[in-house]
Amino acid sequence: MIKKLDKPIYVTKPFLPPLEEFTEGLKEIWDSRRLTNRGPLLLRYNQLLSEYFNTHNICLFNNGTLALQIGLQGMGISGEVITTPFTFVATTHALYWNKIRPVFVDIEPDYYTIDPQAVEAAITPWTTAILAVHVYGYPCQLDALADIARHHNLRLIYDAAHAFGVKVDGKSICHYGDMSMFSFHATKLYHSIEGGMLTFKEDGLKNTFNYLKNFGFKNETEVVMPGTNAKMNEFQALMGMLILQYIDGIIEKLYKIDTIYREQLKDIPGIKFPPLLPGNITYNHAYEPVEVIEEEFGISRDFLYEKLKEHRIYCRRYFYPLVCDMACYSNLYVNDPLTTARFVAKRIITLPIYDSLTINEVEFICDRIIEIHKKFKKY
Ligand code: T4K
Repeated sequence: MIKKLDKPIYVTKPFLPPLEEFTEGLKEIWDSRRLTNRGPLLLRYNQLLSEYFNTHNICLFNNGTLALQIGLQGMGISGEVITTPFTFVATTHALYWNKIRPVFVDIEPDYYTIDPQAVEAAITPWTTAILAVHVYGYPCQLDALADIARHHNLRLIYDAAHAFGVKVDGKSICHYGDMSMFSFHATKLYHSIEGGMLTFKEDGLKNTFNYLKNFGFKNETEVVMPGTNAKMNEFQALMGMLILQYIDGIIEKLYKIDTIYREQLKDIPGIKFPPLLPGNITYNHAYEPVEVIEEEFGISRDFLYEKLKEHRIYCRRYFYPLVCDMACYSNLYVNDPLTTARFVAKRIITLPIYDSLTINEVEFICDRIIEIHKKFKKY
């Protein structure tokens, strides 16, 4: 049993492969002197991911934000896009950089994904697409959103930044919707230091995305569109390739950690976990969100968050504040009252979860939560 932490616990800690595996791979880069621009490691990595996701329609990027930005640009999305405010700010930034107006609508209370009814209510003649987020890796209401998109002739795009490894009916979540973006940032359960990936339905988009991420070059001399530089380099590809071998083991460990959290905190009033997912969904346990219901727990989410810091436990309040309340978007008119999103943003806290978090550490975190509750509860 841990009495006091000798080092802080953060919300996440990146997985790293054994150093020898990385240095072995570095030798190849040193030999080839190919550091970026479609090098041999990137091509191999592309192939491995293609097999992992069971699709040829993938494109790798230097980060998830640029992947999404380029994805929207390449698909020619414009006008208004219906999206969620309960996400990381990059989801909305990708729209902004394409001069698209984000239309924020509410989320559903169990898994915090966009509410299909709210989406339908927000459609106008200017709506061109839905940009939904599999937040924390929880799948959106895939069928309902697909029906709405089909019925109203809208493109359906998923920000799947959190959803690496998630499957529905045995099929990767990337096979739903017209396009999905995955983030391979260091804070994600699967990463390539920084990195991102698009998967998409339409074969023709592959060239467009490849051109856009490489200044618009089609070949040595032809520039067919005003692209940017969003290429993944060889060091990222190497890291991503190595970690791919460990991903099943990582998810297995995260599952165990989630089970311990749920077990240890199950009798604490006002600590609400999302319901367990139905059996047809393979979840990745990327995050450990819990709602702190002040009326039952006796203290607020923010008080708990600050008190945990005093014990060197650094949780995060993903995703508070809502994106629509951030200074750069707060002047946008939002029609939807966002009742659930506002409720959740005020109460959510994401507890530490990563593969090297020990059972003792999880128990230490739970003990501190219980102790703070007992010591400071107001009622
Ligand atoms: N869409 C969604 C829904 C997203 O969540 C994100 C990214 C994106 C799009 C965009 O994808 P990328 O362009 O990032 O590929 C982090 C990440 O920077 C961001 O990637 C992620 N979402 C977001 C949810 O979380 P911060 O500001 O919370 O990161 P930071 O640096 O405070 O890290 C959190 C904790 O992790 C630290 O307290 C310590 C630990 N940490 C972090 C890093 C970077 C480490 O131990 N080692 C590390 O190298 O945004």
